[in-house]
Amino acid sequence: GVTAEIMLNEPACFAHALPARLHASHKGSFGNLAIIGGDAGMCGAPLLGARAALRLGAGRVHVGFLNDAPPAFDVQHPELMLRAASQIDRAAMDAIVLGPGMGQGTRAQPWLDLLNAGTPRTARHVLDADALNLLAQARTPPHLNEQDVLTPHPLEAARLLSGNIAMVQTDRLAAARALSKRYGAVSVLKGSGTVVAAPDGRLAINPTGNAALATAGTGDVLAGMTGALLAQGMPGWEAALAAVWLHGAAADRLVAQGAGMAGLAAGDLACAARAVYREL
Ligand code: B4P
Ligand code: MG
Repeated sequence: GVTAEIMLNEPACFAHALPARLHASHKGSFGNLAIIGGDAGMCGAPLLGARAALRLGAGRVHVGFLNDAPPAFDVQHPELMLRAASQIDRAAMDAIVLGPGMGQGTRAQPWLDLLNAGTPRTARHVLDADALNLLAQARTPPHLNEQDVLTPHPLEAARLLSGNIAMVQTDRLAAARALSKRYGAVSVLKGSGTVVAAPDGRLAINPTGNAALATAGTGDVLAGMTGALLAQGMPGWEAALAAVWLHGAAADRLVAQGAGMAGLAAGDLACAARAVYREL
């Protein structure tokens, strides 16, 4: 029905679930995150997500590249552990982000297949970009749950719903709800007024963010931020709400500080998101 309450996403919706940082903690307390993607020519996408994940407190951040020549390390953040995707210890991960710069080649599909029922997994997953396009083409959709998060923009959402962009944008709430129902995961329908839906019917509209975000790579940053919060143990619903809110608030802050609506670089968001986070 249409009676479900629609929430406005604000810190009160997720603050109770933000990871605590006890004095006697160590990096293992904050989770292992892997970002899988970076096919040839698209190495920057998973790096943007990984850098943002560091800034949101993930304990260890790994990047698994699908291309043949992964960079040895990230000059900006040598804290990141870069390797071939095939070398990622999947069982050791608390969260995995699939999709940034992943392409749809033969090395990408097996990561989707690993989500099929019957294959054991411990990591909670964020599916973004080409992982969503592969999901849309899957004959038998993999087994997802309310701890997993899908982050489609309207075109990706249209593919996932076997529809078109107009259909998605005409009723974004219904589209987000349908995504969560069909795939069983939390869904984040991106764009101006991002909608977050849970499989149990919860719906929220996000008020933060602005058109400065309409630039390449900002989606990769959001996926990394979401993965970082999942890796630290936040439930899927709260992790999605927090990541979306902080991502938008970071852009709002940069614009308020004079960055302008044009020319934001997606990589600028991570530190701004961390500053906003600190003040919660
Ligand atoms: P892709 O080539 O798949 O783009 P991408 O790599 O996924 O880019 P990225 O990861 O950086 O950005 P994303 O959108 O994931 O294809 C883009 C194509 O899809 C377009 O050429 C278009 O055809 C179609 N498409 C995409 N978005 C569309 C839309 N809104 N309407 C119609 N067609 C669309 O993530 C961007 C991030 O920035 C999200 O978090 C988003 O919420 C945020 N953002 C962007 N604009 C915003 C705004 N005005 N206000 C608030 N937040 C905004
Ligand atoms: Mg994207």
